[in-house]
Amino acid sequence: MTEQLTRRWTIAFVAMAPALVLTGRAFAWASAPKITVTKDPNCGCCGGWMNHLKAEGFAVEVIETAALDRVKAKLGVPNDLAACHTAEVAGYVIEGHVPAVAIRRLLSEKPQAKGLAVQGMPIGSPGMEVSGSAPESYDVVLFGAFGKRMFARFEGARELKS
Ligand SMILES: [Cu+2]
Repeated sequence: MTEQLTRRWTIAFVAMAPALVLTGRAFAWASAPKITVTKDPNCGCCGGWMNHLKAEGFAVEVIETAALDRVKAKLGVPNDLAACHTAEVAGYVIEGHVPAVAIRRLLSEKPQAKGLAVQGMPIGSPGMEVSGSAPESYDVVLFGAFGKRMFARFEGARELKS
């Protein structure tokens, strides 16, 4: 009886193994989130930011338009947070040079919010690297119906942990 049970478990485990492998693969696939970036065709630093996202495993899609202000208004980006490009990922809005690590945290924590923004174009943020210039420190802001609050703080590409 016991031996038979053991045998059954062994068969069950062997049968499950490929399913586990498949699950692992699906997980890896799901971790390449699709992000749609809307930018002006003449924006260079926007391309730099998109390359950063690709290098960090995002599937990047681009929409080029000269009417970026209209897109920001439609998506509800606060005027004072407006930057050079506006992106959408999993129902969130990403405004400006937000580092990929902050976007990944947003996607895993799923806060009740409209999205993340980095105001202006800080030197040293992803896509804004200027050789010979010291990286600036800046906030990644979470915005939504509640207003704004600090989500993360960076110096260039490096996150400053409090
Ligand atoms: Cu920019």
